[in-house]
Amino acid sequence: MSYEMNFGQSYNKQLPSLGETMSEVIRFFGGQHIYGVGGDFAANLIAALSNNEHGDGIQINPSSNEMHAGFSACAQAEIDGMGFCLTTYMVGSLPCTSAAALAVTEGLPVVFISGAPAESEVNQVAIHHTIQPNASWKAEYDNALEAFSALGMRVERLQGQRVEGHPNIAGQRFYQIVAEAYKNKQPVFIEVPRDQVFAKTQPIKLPKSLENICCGSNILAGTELIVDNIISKLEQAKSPMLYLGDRLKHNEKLKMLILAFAEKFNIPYATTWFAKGLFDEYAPLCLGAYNGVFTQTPGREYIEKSADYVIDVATSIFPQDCNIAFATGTHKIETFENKTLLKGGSLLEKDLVVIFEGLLADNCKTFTFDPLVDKNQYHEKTALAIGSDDLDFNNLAQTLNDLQSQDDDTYVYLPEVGNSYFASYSLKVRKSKLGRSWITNPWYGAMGTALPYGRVVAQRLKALSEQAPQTEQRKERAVVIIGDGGFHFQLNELIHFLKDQTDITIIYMRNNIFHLGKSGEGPIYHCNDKAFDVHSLVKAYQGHSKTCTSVSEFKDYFKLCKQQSGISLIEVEAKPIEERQSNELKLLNLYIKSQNGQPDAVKAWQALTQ
Ligand SMILES: Cc1ncc(C[n+]2csc(CCOP(=O)(O)OP(=O)(O)O)c2C)c(N)n1
Repeated sequence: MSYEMNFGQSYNKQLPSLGETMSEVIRFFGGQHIYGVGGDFAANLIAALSNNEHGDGIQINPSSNEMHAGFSACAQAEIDGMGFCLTTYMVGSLPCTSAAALAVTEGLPVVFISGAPAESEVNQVAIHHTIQPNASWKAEYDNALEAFSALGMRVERLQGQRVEGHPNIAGQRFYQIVAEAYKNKQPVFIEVPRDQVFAKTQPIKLPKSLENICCGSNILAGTELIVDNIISKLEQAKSPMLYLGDRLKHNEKLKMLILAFAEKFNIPYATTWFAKGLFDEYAPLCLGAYNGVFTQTPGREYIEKSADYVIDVATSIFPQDCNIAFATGTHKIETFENKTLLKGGSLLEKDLVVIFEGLLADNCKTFTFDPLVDKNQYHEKTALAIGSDDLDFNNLAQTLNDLQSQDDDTYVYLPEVGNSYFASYSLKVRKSKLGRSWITNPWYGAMGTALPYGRVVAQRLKALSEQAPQTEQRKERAVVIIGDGGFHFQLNELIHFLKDQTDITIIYMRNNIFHLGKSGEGPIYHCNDKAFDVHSLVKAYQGHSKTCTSVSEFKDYFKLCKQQSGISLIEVEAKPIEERQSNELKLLNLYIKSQNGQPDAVKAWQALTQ
């Protein structure tokens, strides 16, 4: 029996292949790029999805390895709203489990697509790339599915028709799983048997737009009562504020509603640490990223001394140590009494959308917040970093803030995990065309992501500047801040900046050790060698580089980097000593020492937090 006999000839004629349907679905969800590495089980997928002569395919960007492809897909999900990664069976997909775990943790809709053996190959014999000890009595085909499933992800191997001529629903399944990633902001893993890529599948009719993918509306009852309650608390408040979390990062509509609400009633807002980079910290109502004693921004005083009512929106359901000032007990909002918590549990945060629509429709009083008075320079150093000082982690953020405040072009920061990550919380970030100007994996905290992330940012910035008319061309710049350990984790990704012809500034904070978390002198902490010449390396990638010692030398060269194309690397010789630490780390170290009962530290900590 054939399809023809089942549903008739005209139905049969219009059947697309699974590969065509996958391509259409990926593009529907905004995917114009896939990051990946090839292999025999992925060859058919690559052929089916790649850009074709009609220009309706997808650009498949090779990465240096699969973990990097996965990380780049995560960055794509951060910026474009959805990420796609393509690998071969097992050897290719398993290295992506680290990126998948990151995506689960950071709430990123990434679709990990893997080639798989043909259905006809299964059950005959053990297949290469499978996990097969030689004493094995049976062939295993599902280890990758199980590995991703163990991370709590939805996984599926697409299937062909079970009986010749019966409907093939693989295309529809692909759509449903990808839609699930989109709706839940979670990664999914899909294996595609290589013989199914060109098999015919039932055609699907995509919704008109992403807006129309049916997720139902808000099903929580009692919204009006919540709105009324907030309004009455606002009526009684003098100095209210919004405290915004990272669940907002994929919801532009909700972000806009919240900003409109803040502006209409003149209510200032701060973000959690994890939501840093989602809002323009130069905006008058923005109080910056707040995290208790670790906060350096000028909004801290308002939060801790003036605010009398907090609306906490889309922060995490479960308390996370780094977001609540490392449980130091100094996070004022955590224990704030007069607070309304709107965590947002519904699909696409529809519950919150309805609440903010309700709030916006109200005509309650406008508040008197004045940025010039209320955002006093509590912690912000008004003086510039001293030009003749040596540059190090203690003055890096101030130096970059000096540069950014005098430059209309936004720096899109990519801090790598290590000392760089902590120092980056004192950066004051401008609004970017990408919607994000500070991107890392703040919660999961995996080292090794800054260059795969930076690659995606640099590609998008290049595309945006090519699209913009000459007159409004603003050159935003991707800026990676990274330790030498972190850099050496991932420097094979540098080749793609050369290939893609994209621009990036890399601040290479060299101290020759894995410093953050170092607790001993053992060889395991030695990530570099004094004789390593980073300039020769950068030269191989046709890049520019310079070692900068003083703040003023750094500033001059940083400005020059912005004019240079390709890779520009600034080597900073960082000293792994306490005085040269960022404020965040000095405080964290002090807290740890005081917890350990060191008398001086106990005193100093008490003085600081009382
Ligand atoms: C994948 C991964 N491995 C290990 C760690 C633990 N870790 C966190 S920071 C760090 C050292 C960072 O050293 P480096 O990049 O040289 O920067 P520094 O702290 O010296 O500035 C390590 C090993 C991690 N977060 N992620």
